[in-house]
Amino acid sequence: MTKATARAYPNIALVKYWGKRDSTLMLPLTGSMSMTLDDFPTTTTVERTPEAAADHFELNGEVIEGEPLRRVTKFLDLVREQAGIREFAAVRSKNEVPTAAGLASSASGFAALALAASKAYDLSLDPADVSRLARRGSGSATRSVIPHFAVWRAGDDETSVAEAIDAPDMRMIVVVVNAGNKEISSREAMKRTALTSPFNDAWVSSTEQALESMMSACADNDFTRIGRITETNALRMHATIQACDPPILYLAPTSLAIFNKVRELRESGLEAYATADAGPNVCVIARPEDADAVAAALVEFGSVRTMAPGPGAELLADSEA
Ligand code: 2P0
Repeated sequence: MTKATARAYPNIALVKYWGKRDSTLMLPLTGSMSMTLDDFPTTTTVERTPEAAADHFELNGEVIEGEPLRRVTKFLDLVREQAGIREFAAVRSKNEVPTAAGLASSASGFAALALAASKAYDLSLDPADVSRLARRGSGSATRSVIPHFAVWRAGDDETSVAEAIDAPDMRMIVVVVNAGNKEISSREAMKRTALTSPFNDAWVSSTEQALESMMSACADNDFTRIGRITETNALRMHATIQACDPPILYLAPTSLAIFNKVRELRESGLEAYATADAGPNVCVIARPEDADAVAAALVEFGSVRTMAPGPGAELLADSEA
């Protein structure tokens, strides 16, 4: 095969990945656990171009150069090395995440690219191999290969892959907060955290514990424990990041208002738990039967969208691209 198309979806971590042990191999400091979403996919076609003198990258119909192209080429170099094929490729991606949604597209982007590129270069990879490959593009992409719920172990180059984990069905209510501030990228902020946050060691040890507790809460089908671990781990990540020098503040006043509202909902008997990534948006988990009520309680804070556990990276027939 010289051409293949794949689709993958974003994921939101319930136990966060924040920090690298090895930034070349993209090994994380800790394991993490996430829910893959069922909307906002990235669809990517990789086509080998034997005559071309370089890779070509288009995103939503626009030719992309500079750093994003360099990152795609560096990733394809790994695929070429594994395949023993030197040909360059044309990569055409369609990203359905509205820019304003603020959901990370590097997870869905590199998961889709890993699967499409491995097929276009005739590599025969199982999902664990695709997850390992996707990791080299972006850490969070490791988990987007896996459907529904994924656990990504810290491991070494061989074992640092994501695999499926059973968890109770739930919904994620994404609240898009329009804070308008320019954010520092996760990659840069992770480096600064490791170098300057005095809380980094505590973050690493508490997250390893949180992951073990999360695995056991999932095995017990215990939504309440899952929720408590999720919210605590998110706020510990933000505390660690805020302690950088110079400090980094991803949460906006509205983000904090949502965390408070979610606590009030719990106190009134509606069980929900909040988390937030490297930005002001807040994602709230709830049982499926409570999702509509939780979403309705959060519309005052921003635009709200309810997601279910979604598919892993999947190959498409070209007619579906
Ligand atoms: C996560 N985030 O677990 C954490 C929580 C954001 C906050 O993974 O440098 O874009 O490409 O590995 O994957 C965002 O970091 O960073 C992220 P790289 P990535 O989802």
